[in-house]
Amino acid sequence: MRILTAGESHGEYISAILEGFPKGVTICQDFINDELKRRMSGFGRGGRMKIEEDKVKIVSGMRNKVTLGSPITMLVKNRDARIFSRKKDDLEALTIPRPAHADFAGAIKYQENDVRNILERSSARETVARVCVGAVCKQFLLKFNIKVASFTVSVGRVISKKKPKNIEEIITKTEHSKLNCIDRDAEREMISQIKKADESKDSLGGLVEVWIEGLIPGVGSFMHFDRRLDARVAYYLMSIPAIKGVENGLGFEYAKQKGSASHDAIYSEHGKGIYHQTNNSGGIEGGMSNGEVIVFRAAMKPIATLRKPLDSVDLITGKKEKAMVERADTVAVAACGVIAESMAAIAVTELFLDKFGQDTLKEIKTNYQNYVKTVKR
Ligand code: EPS
Repeated sequence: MRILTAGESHGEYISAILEGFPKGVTICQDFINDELKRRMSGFGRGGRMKIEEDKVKIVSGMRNKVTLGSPITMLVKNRDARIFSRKKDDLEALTIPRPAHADFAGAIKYQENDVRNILERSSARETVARVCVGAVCKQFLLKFNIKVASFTVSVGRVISKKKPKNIEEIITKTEHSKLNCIDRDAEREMISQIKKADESKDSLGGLVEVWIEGLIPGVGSFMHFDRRLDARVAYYLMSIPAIKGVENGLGFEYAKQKGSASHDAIYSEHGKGIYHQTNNSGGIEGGMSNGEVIVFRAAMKPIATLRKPLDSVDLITGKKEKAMVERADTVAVAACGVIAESMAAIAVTELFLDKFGQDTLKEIKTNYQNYVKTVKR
């Protein structure tokens, strides 16, 4: 698949083109809209989310709600569109970069004094497009009973203590959570910490965990580095703005363990087949799915924009100044979970198509069923 996203934070539209997606997949637009709504939610989001009402318009690649195999174009209108719409927009020039944002490096790269020309595209608003593509991929994966979900592991120093037993538990418990959390006690404490951060004009980050359940063994490859499933998912997760770390399974903790105490021993049971007793590998061995749940964690740094700004430098005068202040979220970890699900779904779909074919859902299903039959034998 090839994916192109386009659009500025305050431009007319955020858009995505998804090319290489198979023909014959029924796509529910409401599902995409529900995902967009999930992306907008979460305690601690900023004023922009009160303005927007993200809804997708699919303008190519489909006939009667079924994909044609041609590029799928999806548009989401920005209600807070302020550039392009008039002869001269009313957004004043911004010349003092915010530490931790794309402002400084972007301004140097494009030889630009007005940081607005950088931040319009570097804004996390672009993730709207990724969620649209992810929602299409999720619907494809569901045809093979592959489910994707996420939950918030931590916000700041508050850690959720609960470990989900299966993906259904994640889906039901996060459904009514204000922070995509499965641990109510932790969630209360997270909310209180977010309120404190907001009062002190600060921001927070956190950890999200993504699960992919139902993936058959053998998706991905050990043959070449860029077809490894762990590498592809990690790459896509790392590409989400503000992500500074990614782990698969036991991740960094794995490095501290002895092999004998941490590798996932293999067993066989009548009716259950061959399975791993534990899942420290996070469902991936040798760059391929091993039949267990795929588990990834992503670490999000605190939101870059601070209402009590850090030191910076005016790009025009060269003088020391406080960084500029823009409207922003206090925390966006819950939204990050939804975006992480989308990116993981895209990565898995790509390697799934590599294995089972790309043209039509019917053909892919036949190939899949043949493989399942062989594997079961
Ligand atoms: C976001 C939209 C943005 C920011 C936020 C995420 O809208 P605005 O800049 O108009 O408030 O709220 O992006 C950032 C914090 C950032 O630094 O990029 C969204 O739709 O998710």
